[in-house]
Amino acid sequence: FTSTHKNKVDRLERVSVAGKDYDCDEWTNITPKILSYVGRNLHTQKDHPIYIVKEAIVQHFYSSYVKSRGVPLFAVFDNLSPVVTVKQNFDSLLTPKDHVSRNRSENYYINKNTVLRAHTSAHEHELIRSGLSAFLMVGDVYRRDTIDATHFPVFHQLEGVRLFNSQQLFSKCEGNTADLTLFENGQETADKQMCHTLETSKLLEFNLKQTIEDCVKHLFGKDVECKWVEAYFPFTHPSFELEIKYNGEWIEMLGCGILKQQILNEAGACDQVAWAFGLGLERLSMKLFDIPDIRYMWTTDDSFLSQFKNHEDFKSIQFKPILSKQPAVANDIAFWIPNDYAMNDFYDLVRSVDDGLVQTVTLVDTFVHSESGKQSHCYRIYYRHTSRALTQAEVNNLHNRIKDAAESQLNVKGRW
Ligand code: FA5
Ligand code: MG
Repeated sequence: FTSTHKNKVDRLERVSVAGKDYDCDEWTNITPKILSYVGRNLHTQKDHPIYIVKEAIVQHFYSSYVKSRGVPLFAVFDNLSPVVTVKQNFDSLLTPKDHVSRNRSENYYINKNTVLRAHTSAHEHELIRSGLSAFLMVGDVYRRDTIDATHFPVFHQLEGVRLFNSQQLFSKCEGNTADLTLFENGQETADKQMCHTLETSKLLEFNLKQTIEDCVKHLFGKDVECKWVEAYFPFTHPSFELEIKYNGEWIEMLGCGILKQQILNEAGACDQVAWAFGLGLERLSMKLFDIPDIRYMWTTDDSFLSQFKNHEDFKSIQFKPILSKQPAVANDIAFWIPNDYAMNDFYDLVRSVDDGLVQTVTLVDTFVHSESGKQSHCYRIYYRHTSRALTQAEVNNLHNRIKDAAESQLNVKGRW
């Protein structure tokens, strides 16, 4: 980071990300803390639980889907840069210009045209354009998000895309398939896009869900409890999410759907149709190895990492949490918020000040002052280290630093 003092505001001018320099502007909101995660590449670090899950999925795809002469159908990309254009992350996926997912409060912008990718879908257009018909991509993605045991501002996604031409999609159907067509000039319904025939959409949906269920069974065994939920993404229709039972709760593991035809057309694949999915590797890994807190993924502590070493088969790994048995220490923080306040601003601030003690932050109370009309938020911060007990003194110290930082950086008025 390089910065200068202008109008008393500490403004960044240039920022260096992954070895390249970028101009900053009024959109810039990446923090040094977030930058420190860029390049860690947990998904390429041998024996890391994220790597192990990635490898298990990739090997499953390699062995289950082969072209003639044993060539794997799916090409794999795991080193595409996480720095992408706004065009890649949003426009190429038909995200409306005013869609909330573009907000500064949701993403880490380097400047108004450049962002740390919020999902691996950002690369779909370019890879389809390059002529591929089936591929997997794996990478780190960045989002301003809530703070709890299953959310982290940096996580890893594995994305899969498969294209079909008419012959490939209909070849397994029996009888007179000559009349089946991929496209029609029809109506959009809950089941299909305007330009797809119902047969196209239903066959793609079936193939997509089958592919994902086979992969999930490969990881968790055939008795794993899952359910499909309807979903919305700007770039697919119809869209679905898969939830899997984890510690008694349904956790969302992936999003998927039939790729909007406009995306294929714009990428030069107008005579093909496709499905796509994007899954969260942390969540799968937590379920697979019984890891209770997503923060473990970032520890460099050998008592964690050594548990994943020297295993022939991911199925033989059983993680023993080092998480201290002590209950979390809860401390509240309440303040009056300014008009332009976004909750993610507070979460990011906590992330920046925290040195690994905060597990969860929840909004526990809001109210509006009857006379001034001012709004107040109260958050409960749960402090809990992943591997040791905390002292009251260090919790108080951190809690006070969070209070001070909130007042000085977020323009809030503390109620303490
Ligand atoms: C997406 O990111 C879409 N790009 C997925 C997709 C791809 C849909 C292709 C259709 C076609 P979503 O925001 O729901 O969707 O994230 C996908 C998965 O990432 C989630 O299901 C979850 O497993 C994981 N995930 C999301 N946010 C976090 C987070 N903060 N921490 C850890 N994992 C997360
Ligand atoms: Mg989702």
